[in-house]
Amino acid sequence: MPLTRDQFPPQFRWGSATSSYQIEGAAHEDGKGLSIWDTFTRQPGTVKNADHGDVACDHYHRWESDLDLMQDLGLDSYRFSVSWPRVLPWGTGKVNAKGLAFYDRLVDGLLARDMTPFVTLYHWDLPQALQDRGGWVNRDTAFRFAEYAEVLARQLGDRVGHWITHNEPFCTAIMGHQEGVHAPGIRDTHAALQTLHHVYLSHGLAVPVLREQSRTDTQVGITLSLHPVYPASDAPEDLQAAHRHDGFRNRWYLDPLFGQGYPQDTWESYGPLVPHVQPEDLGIIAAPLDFLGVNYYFRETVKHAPGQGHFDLEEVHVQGVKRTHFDWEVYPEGLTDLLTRVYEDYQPARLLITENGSTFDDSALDEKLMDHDRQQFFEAHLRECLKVLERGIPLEGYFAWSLLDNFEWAEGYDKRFGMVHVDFETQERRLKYSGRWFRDFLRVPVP
Ligand code: GBH
Repeated sequence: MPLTRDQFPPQFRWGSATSSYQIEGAAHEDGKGLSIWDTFTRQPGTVKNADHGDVACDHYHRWESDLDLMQDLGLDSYRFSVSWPRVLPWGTGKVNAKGLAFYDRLVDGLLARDMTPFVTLYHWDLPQALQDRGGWVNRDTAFRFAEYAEVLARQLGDRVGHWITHNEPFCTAIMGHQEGVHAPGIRDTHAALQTLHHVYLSHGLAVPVLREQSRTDTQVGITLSLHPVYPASDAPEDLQAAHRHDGFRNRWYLDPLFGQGYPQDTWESYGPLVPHVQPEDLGIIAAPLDFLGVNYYFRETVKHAPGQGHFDLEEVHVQGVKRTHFDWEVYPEGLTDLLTRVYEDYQPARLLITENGSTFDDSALDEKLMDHDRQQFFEAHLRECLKVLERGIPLEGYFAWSLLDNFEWAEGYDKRFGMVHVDFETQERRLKYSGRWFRDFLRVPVP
């Protein structure tokens, strides 16, 4: 059966997602302060080809035509993030009026085009000034984040009714502070777990601030990157390994948000590496959410492997499956499994897919940019969304990652995720086949 938009509920939201450092550029303009990604990308060996986000998609200057593009695609919502150091160059204290004005224009531009803004406060670009004082390892940063949330809510809260505090705390903590592959490039498991705890504290402190300072119908949520975990076999030791990995990957992030504290098995396995938690923290972190945002990219399959890593397990590279340019397995069914499980175990009031998308090597595409793989990826995952809805799960929207090819963190400009192709020499934007397909899909046939 062909997939059509009218199979979805009429109120279902259709959007695209981006983030500040990945698209804005203008890294040193209008009083913006440095972020940890401005400094990280300058350290040798951190990013492929020594790429950086100084210009990126130049969205800071091209935002109007980019909004026109979204409108032309038929999207009704847009998820973007705010650069904290653009608004507060020192992370705290004096507000940079010019920086804040950019987001004012963006929000007004969206509303003028009948699109709903979903504003993420933190998509990894911490002010360097706060990093210099210990960054997320320092508990004080959580309180600075709550102040930053208040600045944004006071300025934009009359028009913004959807806030996302953090994007993928897993990445902030683990990729930034344990693996060191993202800014600030630290490799220390205790620091990573302490980071996550302070990120969560900052989230819990910001939730009431955003609610109180914004319109009365404001919805506040958080976005997690979750990976459904499968055992490599039915053997009990593989099932147990999958459960351990799920603790590391998913439960560590879900449980505290839903009032269950950190999962005990994972906590115990960390021994002396666990974070320092003050008595009031878990209550603050469990502030009720209006929605949970889920970023879904791929599943993970693991097997028991004594002595391997912290959790005595190994990831299994499943054979004979389709993979993206990142080597991530294409596994649409994982989306249904994941959302079903999250809903059963945690009962979030609402769910949103705040990112889903794929990178394929576009370098060989012809003039017409026929990215069939990406189109098929979108379509297969949208079909899974229908299954999720059939199960009565309150999934309220889908945001494609991403509108534009952009700065893909440690991979630089080598990995393209856009529905719209960007020529990084000329900044020319051209719709790929996947974007044309999306546009046609969103054009509801008039009955
Ligand atoms: C998202 O994160 C980001 O929000 C977005 O900025 C980014 O551009 C997009 O996806 C595409 O990458 O540590 O080796 O086990 C990606 C989600 C979560 C995928 C962590 C990789 C860990 C792989 N990521 N996951 S690994």
